[in-house]
Amino acid sequence: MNNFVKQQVLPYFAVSIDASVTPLGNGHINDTFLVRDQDTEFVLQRINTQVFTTPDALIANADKVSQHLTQKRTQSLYQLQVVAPIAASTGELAVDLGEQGYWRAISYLDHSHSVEVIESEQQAEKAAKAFGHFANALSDLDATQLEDVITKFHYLPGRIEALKQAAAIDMYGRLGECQQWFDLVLAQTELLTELADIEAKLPLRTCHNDTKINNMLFDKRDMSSLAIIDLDTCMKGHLMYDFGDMVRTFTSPEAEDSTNLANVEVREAIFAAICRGYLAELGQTLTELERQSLWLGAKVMCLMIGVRFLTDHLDGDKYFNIHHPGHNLERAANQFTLFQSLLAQQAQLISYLK
Ligand code: GN1
Ligand code: MG
Repeated sequence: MNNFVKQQVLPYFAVSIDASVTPLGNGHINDTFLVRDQDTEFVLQRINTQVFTTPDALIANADKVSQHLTQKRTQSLYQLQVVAPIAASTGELAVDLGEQGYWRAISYLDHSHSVEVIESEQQAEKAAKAFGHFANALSDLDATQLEDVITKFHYLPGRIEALKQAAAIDMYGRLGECQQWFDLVLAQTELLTELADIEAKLPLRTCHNDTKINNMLFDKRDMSSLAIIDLDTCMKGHLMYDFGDMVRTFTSPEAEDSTNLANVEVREAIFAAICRGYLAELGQTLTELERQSLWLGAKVMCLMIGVRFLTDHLDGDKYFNIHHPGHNLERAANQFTLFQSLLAQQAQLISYLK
């Protein structure tokens, strides 16, 4: 891959083939590299066009969002750095090489550092504040200006339907080993009713839609908040899902794919810190109903990513990149365990949202 990138892709970004190209980050979908030579340093990505079937729309959305944030920054209304697209020598924000991939470049932020597991309440509060600040700065960007790059992205009934279909086909004979998790999903009818009652009444906002902890960059010099990255799924949605994905990825002491299930749980103090940080930034912007929906968002996101990993396991690992056989099942088991911990602590946790 590296030689291909150096010889065929870098020339479009006016970089010599002597530049270093190294894998960057832990994304499950796109291939991401850091390109570096004496004069320049930037992030290069090959967009997965099986997942993002309209990559031009993704590029246009990310560009709109970063322009909006940049404008806010010039008015001193946005304090974080903004990751900006970098145009290719063609003048376009992406290079479509057909079979050889769809490529784009974005700025790399000096001193940036990402974490996979939150280490302290203080860190959780800071990161939640940053995501809240991001959402607030986008609250006046009309969400209908952004295209849906993935339709029904956070639509739980659709995700469960897809799981049922994968289980009915059971193409690779894997259902037996995951029956316990499949049954857990089928038992969540109350959650679906709760969701159906509230979702249509919630305002549509410009959301990030992938607020996992490693999409927030810290400044490694002092661990202050630096930037929110990965604008690929910025599109209209509900803020409860952005809140929910923070709960999903901040609260566990274990990484998303850890098999140490005995240690997977929602840390109450971290949950409280997320609520403090997020509400400090967004409290005034949220409607009463949105505020009430946050707990539901947490439940839905933990369950839904488990459903998506399990579906992909049954489907033969076609969607998420995996590092070894069974990886998607491990991820699913982890996320369902977290979901169970969330439910078990409902009474205490909800009190932090009041
Ligand atoms: C994928 O590739 P990454 O890490 O940005 C996925 C998210 C999931 C996440 C699970 C487009 O995000 O929805 O929550 O994995 N992105 C897409 O870690 O499906
Ligand atoms: Mg993403």
